[in-house]
Amino acid sequence: MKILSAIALSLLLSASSVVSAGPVQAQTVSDLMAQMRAKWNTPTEPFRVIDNVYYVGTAGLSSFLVTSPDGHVLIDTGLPEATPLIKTNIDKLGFKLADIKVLLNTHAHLDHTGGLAELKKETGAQMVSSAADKPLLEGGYYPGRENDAELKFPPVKVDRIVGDGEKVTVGKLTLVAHMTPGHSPGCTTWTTVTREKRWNHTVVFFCSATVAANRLVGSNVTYPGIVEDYRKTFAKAKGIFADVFLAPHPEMFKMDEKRPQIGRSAFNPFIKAAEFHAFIRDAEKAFDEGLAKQKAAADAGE
Ligand code: 4NZ
Ligand code: ZN
Ligand code: ZN
Repeated sequence: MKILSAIALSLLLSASSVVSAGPVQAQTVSDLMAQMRAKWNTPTEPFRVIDNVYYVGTAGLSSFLVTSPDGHVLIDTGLPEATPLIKTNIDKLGFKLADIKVLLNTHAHLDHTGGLAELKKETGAQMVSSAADKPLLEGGYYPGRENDAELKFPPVKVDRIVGDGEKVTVGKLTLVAHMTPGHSPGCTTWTTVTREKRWNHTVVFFCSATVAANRLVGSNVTYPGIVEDYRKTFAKAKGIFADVFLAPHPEMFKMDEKRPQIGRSAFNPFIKAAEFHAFIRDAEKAFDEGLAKQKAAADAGE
């Protein structure tokens, strides 16, 4: 297997609780990658988050089914090898794969796009994406690392492009696209309005805003304007109000903490209005630190 760069390695070490959860057993980057994938692919039971929004992902990577009587929308699909688990989860909830009409993606990284091609083929659903992530989805590669085989995923043809504020509808179900670039060039945050106990609740499927394997400084930045994009995204996210905050990595929205609380009281543990903006403040701080680190490394001539 190919050796990943130092940035990818640091991403694996920091993003993966595989390593922090116990003694480091992996000796090579490939071992680490295999451990991280195994953890990400651990099965978990699907469940209802709120109203027509269901979690159908694995223990490590989110996949959301947003249902309607006229057809469903699936957001994100984990790694390629997780596709059978997602299908089983959808089936367990009593929904039919064939009723998925639209496939959406928060961002075109291999850990969220793996099943899109296969599910599109099986369901005939329309693949909708931002303009900036379209070439990544159709090329099946990581931005700025086109030739890195370990970061590839099965390419999927995009049928429709949406811009900022544009709607995707299936019958009465509506999702709105919000462009929140940085983590990927076309990183898209989706919102929908759900109803529970006669109250409306806005659900935000936040794209992500971690630095991850992105190169922010120097002549080979992941893409031109990436730092400015992150900045705009942090500002924009502060204007999006979430009653329910969801994200592509379940630890981001503390799924493991909230899920056991379902049904324990009259309150839905996923309704937490202050959480999204607190998360964004922390993400912005982490970004500033990540940027400073990359600048210092560049200055040191690394
Ligand atoms: S992410 C890799 N989506 O930023 C890259 O958490 C990016 C992510 C995960 C994994 N990678 O290089 O394997
Ligand atoms: Zn990502
Ligand atoms: Zn990810």
